[in-house]
Amino acid sequence: MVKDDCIFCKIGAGEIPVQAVYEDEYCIAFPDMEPLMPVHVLIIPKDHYSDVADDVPEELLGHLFKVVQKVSDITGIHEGGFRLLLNTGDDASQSVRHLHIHMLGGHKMPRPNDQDWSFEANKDN
Ligand code: DGP
Repeated sequence: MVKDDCIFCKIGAGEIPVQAVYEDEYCIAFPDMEPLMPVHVLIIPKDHYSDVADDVPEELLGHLFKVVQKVSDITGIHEGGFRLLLNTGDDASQSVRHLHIHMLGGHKMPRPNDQDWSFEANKDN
């Protein structure tokens, strides 16, 4: 099932071309257009789910995480390590409401608790 006004559904359907890092029947992985790290890939299912809490079938979730392994090999970040990020809903500032896994790697990252996005640091925002 795809959603008409969803940009990631259009990418999944091939209506908006991307430089696919990996693609199969169920999902596609492609570079984020606003990379935060030297390697910043998004993995999205081709079917529309608004986020990871949207009753996504177990088989699909499992598949997406197998694809994480493949993409880590393809992009060369397996050895150095990487971070996964799944922004989910308003409090996480999810901007595209189609389930996607951010894969971030290629450089040392601070631990999240070293950053200034803790609740305490941002409570006035
Ligand atoms: P999030 O905040 O977790 O919803 O992140 C959405 C990400 O998607 C954001 O880092 C920018 C990226 N993005 C949005 N639209 C496009 C697009 O059309 N192409 C690509 N490659 N990335 C996109």
